[in-house]
Amino acid sequence: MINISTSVRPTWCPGCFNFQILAGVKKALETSGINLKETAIVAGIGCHAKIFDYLNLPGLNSLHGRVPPVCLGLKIGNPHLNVIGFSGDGDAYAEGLEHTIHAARYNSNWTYIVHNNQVFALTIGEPTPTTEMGFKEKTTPLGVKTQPFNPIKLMLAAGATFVARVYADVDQVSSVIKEAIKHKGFSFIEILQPCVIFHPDIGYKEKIYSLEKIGHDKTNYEAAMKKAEEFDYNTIKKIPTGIFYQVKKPIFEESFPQLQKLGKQGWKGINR
Ligand SMILES: Cc1ncc(C[n+]2csc(CCOP(=O)(O)OP(=O)(O)O)c2C)c(N)n1
Ligand code: SF4
Ligand SMILES: [Mg+2]
Repeated sequence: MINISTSVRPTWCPGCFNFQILAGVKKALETSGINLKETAIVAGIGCHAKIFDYLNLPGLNSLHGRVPPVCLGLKIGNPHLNVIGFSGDGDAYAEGLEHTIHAARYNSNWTYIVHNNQVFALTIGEPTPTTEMGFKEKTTPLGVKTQPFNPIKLMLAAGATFVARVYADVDQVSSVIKEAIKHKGFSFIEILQPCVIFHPDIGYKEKIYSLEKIGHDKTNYEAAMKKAEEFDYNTIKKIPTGIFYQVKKPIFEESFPQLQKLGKQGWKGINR
């Protein structure tokens, strides 16, 4: 088996929840049974993106907000690859929002992991589209005046076939990634990842509960939307975690017979 750890020393702050995510990703990849020699990762720009240096897997540390088109390109280049993308909330919901929406619409078979710490952490804590109202920092001394949007509802509305949220805990991260990898189609996972410096946990951990434990029907779109509405990223009453929605729909790359004929070598060997 490939050793997916690297010798690069993490530069995340001590106690950063990205360490939990990294451990969860490693656990999922090492126990999921997927061929790691045919697995590629893509990251955006931000604290989350440093994960690219700590995983011994090929891929691309991409541009800010451009993870989805790179993942889609990899899948079209070689549909046999397992592809996992990593973004931050700024990356996925601000700079790259349009790509995130279209990724759900395309339903290409890859997994998108968004580390949501509700700030642009690498650039020292400015608010993002999921920051709660009233949040103050140096660029917003009077507090955020705009409503955050709800990425779970957005992904459901855009047609995503696998929509999940977990807290940044090794076991939660690992088990949801294993389910996402098994899913045929676009799988979206948001991880609530407190930033211990610029946006610590403001009570999330105490309010989370498991959708699986309450018998949520993940094939029911209306039930998924209703569950998504329980947490508006603004006020914390209860926070459902787990898989909100999972259904089958046609997969983008499977709609091209030419792509289906590609062997493990991808486009190499195809006479165009
Ligand atoms: C197109 C572009 N705009 C802005 C930046 C500056 N920038 C680099 S990292 C970053 C914040 C990233 O925030 P997020 O995606 O939430 O990741 P986090 O650091 O919170 O993990 C920004 C704005 C950039 N590199 N490229
Ligand atoms: S600034 Fe926040 S997200 Fe970035 S490494 Fe430090 S704790 Fe983690
Ligand atoms: Mg962020």
